[in-house]
Amino acid sequence: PVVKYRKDYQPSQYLIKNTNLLFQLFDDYTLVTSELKITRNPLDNRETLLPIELDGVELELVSIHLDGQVLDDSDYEKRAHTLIINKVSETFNLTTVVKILPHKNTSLEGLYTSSGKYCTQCEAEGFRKITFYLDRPEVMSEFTVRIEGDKAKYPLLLSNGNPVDRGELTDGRHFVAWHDPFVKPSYLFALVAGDLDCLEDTFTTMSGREVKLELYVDKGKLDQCRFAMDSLIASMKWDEQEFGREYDLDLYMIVAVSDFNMGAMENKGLNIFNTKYVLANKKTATDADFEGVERVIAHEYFHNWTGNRITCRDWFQLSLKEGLTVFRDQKFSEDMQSAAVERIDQVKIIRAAQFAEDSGPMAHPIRPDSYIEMNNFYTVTVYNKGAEVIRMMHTLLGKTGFRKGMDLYFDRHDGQAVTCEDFIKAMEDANGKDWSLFRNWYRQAGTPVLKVDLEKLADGHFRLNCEQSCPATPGQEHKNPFMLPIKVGFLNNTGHPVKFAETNDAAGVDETLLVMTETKQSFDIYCESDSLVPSLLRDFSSPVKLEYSYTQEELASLFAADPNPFNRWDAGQTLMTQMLMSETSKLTEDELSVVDNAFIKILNDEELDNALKSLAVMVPELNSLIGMSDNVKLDQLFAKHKQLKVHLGEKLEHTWFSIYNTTSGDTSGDRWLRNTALRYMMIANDEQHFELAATQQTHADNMTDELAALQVIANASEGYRSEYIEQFYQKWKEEELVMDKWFTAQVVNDDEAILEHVKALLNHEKFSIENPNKVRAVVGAFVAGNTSQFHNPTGQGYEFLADIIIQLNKINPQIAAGLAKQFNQWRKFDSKRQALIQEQLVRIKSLDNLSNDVFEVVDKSLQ
Ligand code: HT7
Ligand code: ZN
Repeated sequence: PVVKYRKDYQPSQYLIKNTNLLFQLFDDYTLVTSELKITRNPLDNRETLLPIELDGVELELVSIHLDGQVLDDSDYEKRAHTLIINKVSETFNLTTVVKILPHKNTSLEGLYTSSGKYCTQCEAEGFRKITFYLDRPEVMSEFTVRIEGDKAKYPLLLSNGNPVDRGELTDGRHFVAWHDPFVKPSYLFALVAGDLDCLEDTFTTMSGREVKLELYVDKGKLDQCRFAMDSLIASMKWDEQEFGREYDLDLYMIVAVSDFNMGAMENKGLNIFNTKYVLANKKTATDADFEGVERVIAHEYFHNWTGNRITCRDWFQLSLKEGLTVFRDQKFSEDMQSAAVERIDQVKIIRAAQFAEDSGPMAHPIRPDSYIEMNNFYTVTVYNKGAEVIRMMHTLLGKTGFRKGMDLYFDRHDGQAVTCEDFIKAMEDANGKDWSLFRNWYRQAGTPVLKVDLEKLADGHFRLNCEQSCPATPGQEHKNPFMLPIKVGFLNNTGHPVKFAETNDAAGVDETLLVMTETKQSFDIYCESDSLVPSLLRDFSSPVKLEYSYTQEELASLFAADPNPFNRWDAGQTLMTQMLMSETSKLTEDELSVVDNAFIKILNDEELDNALKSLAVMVPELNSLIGMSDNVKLDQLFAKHKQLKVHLGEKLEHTWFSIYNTTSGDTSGDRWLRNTALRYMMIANDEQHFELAATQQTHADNMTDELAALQVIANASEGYRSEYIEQFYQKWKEEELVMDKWFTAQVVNDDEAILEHVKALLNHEKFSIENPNKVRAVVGAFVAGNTSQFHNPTGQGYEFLADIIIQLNKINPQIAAGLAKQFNQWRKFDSKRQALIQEQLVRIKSLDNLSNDVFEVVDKSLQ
């Protein structure tokens, strides 16, 4: 496998001005005719004109013409992944015809079929599976596309832009032609052909243009589309209000497909979505699903400006569009939902998944320096840490300064393919800043550790001493300091928020932003209080691991009264984390009662909304605890984690019971709290409360409650559960997305025998190894959601995962590699588990025909 390095970037020597494509869809194959108008790139300063190397993978070349002349065999060379044409001039037209096999394409990259329809996925490098092309994002071209197919089977023939022609052909075939007036890279190309239902609506933009909105779904699913359409309209409005960005085409289409490697794809004017992020009504989707739909619809829509109008020069710059667009979808969700709840969810992802990635063998900066397979770099680092980096800019500049930077970025770079550096420069220039140091966030991998202590210098005068460090990561031994915005406030010794100042003559404030730029730095604090409890890093103002030696009492007082809702939640998490990760093999009675007392206060707090209460009374997830530390005693952690949950269930059983009975299920926050109570009650005594759960499952009028009941039932003692698992199945077996939930509910049971059941589910008639949602629902959910059984000391969980990776390596390498990353944490565990995982990694690496995707992950893991 070839490693590509960022430092080796050279502009493409050629550009493609116009791309004219003809797709002829036949039952067994598709013919793709491509006419490309190619010119020399004005940015290219090489002395000689080199042979042009077009990308092309798994293409059968039928014919090739250069400026209308058939090319002799000696004029070109077809290799496994390229087509090289030797003699070309500064400007020429190239026509190729290739044959491809969409029905056999299980990688779900390029053109493939999903439940009887054709669809495409071209990001990152999938277009090369459709035709020979300069498949790199800086090559932006004007596309015209004609699609021909059987009219009865494929009445809809869609591509990017606007339809410009349509008509009948012989043999029951027809065609539609499309033109996209905006230049775009090949990764934003899309095609869909099928027979689908459509929900239509319109949106009038801020300048008064009417845009047609079309949402295409499989027949019979229209009753699950309204929410996605409303989310799209809300996103269009929000981007106008918040960033002054208006939609540019007259048509915006979304198509939902069942077989999709990721969540959705922002193809210009024709988004293709995983059904999971479109289909939702109260009966089939949970409250969390609705939030997912709203977020992903918004994310893809926001890409129209941050990604499509301004795209990436090369794939090392992926965070330019993804970090920024995740930040924009986060801000949108904060405005649509509760901002604090959103922020907590965002930070949970960073701590559980990103910190883990940052401390493992695949650690990379948000702008990676190298890759073998680009698909492996659609990571939580590039996306979510990338969004945290953008958020720090927002925190440092404030809303107005950030907007100025965005405006300048759009003004300067509309229609271009640019770099992360161009983005930072626009932010700097618009605000008169020098952010040399800030750039370390783009250069360096690893999670910085921020150590803080509070010193009392004199009455009324304190000092916060801060020190940052960052552990070595692969290829980066030494790290330079980061610029860290640290939002702080203080509580006094009676647990009340207090005003303070940074100089002794300044007026008191409730909160301030300290900006750390050196390895060690101190900040003076003036406050008329005997002692202070600092509330640090409010809203997780920098993506770092915070170390401060809080006492349990201090954490309990922050948990009870920090006015910053994020930090209030975080204090509870830190309190429990300290106990769970300490050296002791069991939690003491004292520790347990600190937590249950703190929970009682939270649950009785009438000011706090039910969604925040639910979050506050959740014991930190195992993955998050593992992700945050470098050395984990798994067996001890599992035992203490269970001990804490059982204690909270039993000790507060009456409280849970009363919450369950007195909380209405009218809002998502209410349902969340009620179902949290049900979970704890079932942990305390599943026999006694089983009927309650069973009744809830049977009579629920919404999926949130129905699924919550199924989940606790699937975890209850054997003998009770099968009847309800079967009831759910019979009710929902025709709804694919609900079946995914049904699968997942069964695999997160921490019963020792669960692995056999997981294996049996792989043979279930509703399971398909070729469908990524199903693989995620069973295998992904078991590995990531059933931490204790995946890590069962027998090693059978590891062997199971390796077997699936080996099977998927041939079918869908991208999904296989994603699963292989689950092994990346192995060096944190005990030597026995390390040996067991290593054995599986070696087994995978020794395979013949190992895909680049899986090779890269496994090879780095073993280094
Ligand atoms: N930009 C999209 C990324 C994506 C993707 C990448 C690789 C392989 C398949 C894929 N499907 C979608 C999605 C997004 O971030 O909006
Ligand atoms: Zn994206």
